[in-house]
Amino acid sequence: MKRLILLNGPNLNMLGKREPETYGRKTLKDVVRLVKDTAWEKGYEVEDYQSNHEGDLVDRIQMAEDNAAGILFNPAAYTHTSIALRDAISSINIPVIEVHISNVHQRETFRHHSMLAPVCAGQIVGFGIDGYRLATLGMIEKIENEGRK
Ligand code: DHK
Repeated sequence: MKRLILLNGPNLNMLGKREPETYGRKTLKDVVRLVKDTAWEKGYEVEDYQSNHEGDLVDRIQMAEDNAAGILFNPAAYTHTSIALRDAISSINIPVIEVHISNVHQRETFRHHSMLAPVCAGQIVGFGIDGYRLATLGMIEKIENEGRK
């Protein structure tokens, strides 16, 4: 079975409790369930990982290349700062889709810029946790279409 990696960055372990007016009331467990169910219906399994530490996320991106077809990634605050994560994404040859729960473009200006978007295959922003489902479907379409080329 083909595999996707679901990566979540800092503070996303707090989903459900954290600023619910911005991030909603669903938990990280709900996100993982949503992605796993969506992927499973299309014949993919999902390995999930959350970390508050930049280097751990770099390690997981590097590891993914050998055992997954793509990465669904909410880098959270590291989106706006991390050259290390950008370089890690550039160094692998599987697609990465950047996901944000909130519409970062309607928020503070420091959230408008992504260090990572230029090296990602795509970005989904502002659909709440449903963005993870949309990213899963988009990723699978992409993998399947590229396989057919
Ligand atoms: C999550 C975070 O933790 C923020 O640092 C980002 C993102 C936005 C989200 O909307 O999922 O700026």
